[in-house]
Amino acid sequence: MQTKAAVLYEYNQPLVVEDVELDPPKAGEVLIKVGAAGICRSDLHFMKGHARAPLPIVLGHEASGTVEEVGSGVTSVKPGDRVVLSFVSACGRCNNCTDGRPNICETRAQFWTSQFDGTSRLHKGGQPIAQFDQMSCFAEYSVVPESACIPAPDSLPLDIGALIGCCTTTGVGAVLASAKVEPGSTVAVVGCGGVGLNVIMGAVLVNASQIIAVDINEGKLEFAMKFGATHSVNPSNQDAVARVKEITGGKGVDYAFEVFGSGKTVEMTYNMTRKGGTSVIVGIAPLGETAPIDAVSLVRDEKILKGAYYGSVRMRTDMPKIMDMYLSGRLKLDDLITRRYSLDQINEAYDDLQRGDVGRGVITSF
Ligand code: CND
Ligand code: ZN
Repeated sequence: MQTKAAVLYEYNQPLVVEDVELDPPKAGEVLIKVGAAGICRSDLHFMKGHARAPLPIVLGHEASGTVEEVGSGVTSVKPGDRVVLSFVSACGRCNNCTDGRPNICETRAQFWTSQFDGTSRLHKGGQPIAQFDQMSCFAEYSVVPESACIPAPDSLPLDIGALIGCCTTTGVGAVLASAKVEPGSTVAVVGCGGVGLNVIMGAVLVNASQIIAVDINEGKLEFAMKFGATHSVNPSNQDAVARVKEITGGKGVDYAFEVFGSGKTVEMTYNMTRKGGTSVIVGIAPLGETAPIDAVSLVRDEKILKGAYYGSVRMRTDMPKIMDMYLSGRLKLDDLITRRYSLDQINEAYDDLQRGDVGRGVITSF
């Protein structure tokens, strides 16, 4: 069939919105009518060449949709079902999957731009087009592995489902599943965009005592305060580490989250934590970037430095819980969506993201 899709042909060039060929789902695969797709910074890293993938590729990894058709052997979903798409399709059999860490599935690492048989369902004029995160949701239709499909109730709006596909699970998961922040803890969040605001919401959910928003954009800081931050710090006009220490009575925070993606902000995040504190790195820095970490403090202060991919969640168990938290009013995700776009406006949507317009943009018409 034909599907409209936004194709990345070259780094640092606009995405081309055009019709491409989409093959039917093979065994174990599912055809999805994409309902909504979020504008996440992770896709931008590829557009800019700060992260690399085979080109051409259709990006997009934060999505929800409706099952249109299933390939042979698919039993967990049927046509008409609403699903949130997991941007990691776990194989269920590798060491990490069986160890309860499907978010870092080893098999998926091999096949992250194709289906599990190593081929892509997208092509144009005989040329294959890679499928980002096995899903390529900047498109009207997409073929994904069955394990990408997390069943969602019909009462879950599709745009909210898209957020749960990446930024909410990544952000809330970083607090609940990765850091396991205890009530009363002090928290700093460096980078308060779509993902960072969800970290703030996670910190509110666990009753953190102080939630310090750190961002270079004043609009984002104001927005963060509305989502439950108790303090705001702008590193462009003050020493952010010194200010965070001052707010926490000279100690530093119990938990600091890096949610921008650079060596400099990783260093800042690490330095904001107290003796015995934990830094969780969520942002994805450009390829090859390193962060200087004080090797002595790591030991003498027993600091913990860790990464959190997809919020360290087990997608099949944790994403339905996040859906329920939204449906019962515990996560204010509606307020996060500040602009809706059509697929034709995707380049404009990424300009808005880079300009730092508040909240999350979501594509809702294709
Ligand atoms: P978005 O652009 O919405 O937010 C980034 C925020 O960082 C903005 O508010 C910026 O103003 C702010 N910022 C920029 N520079 C600084 C600085 N020096 N100090 C403090 N704040 C700064 O991006 P997003 O929320 O979509 O994504 C954030 C990062 O998370 C990005 O690197 C993305 O690739 C990554 C990510 C990781 C994962 C994961 O699984 N770990 C999943 N999705 C996205
Ligand atoms: Zn994302």
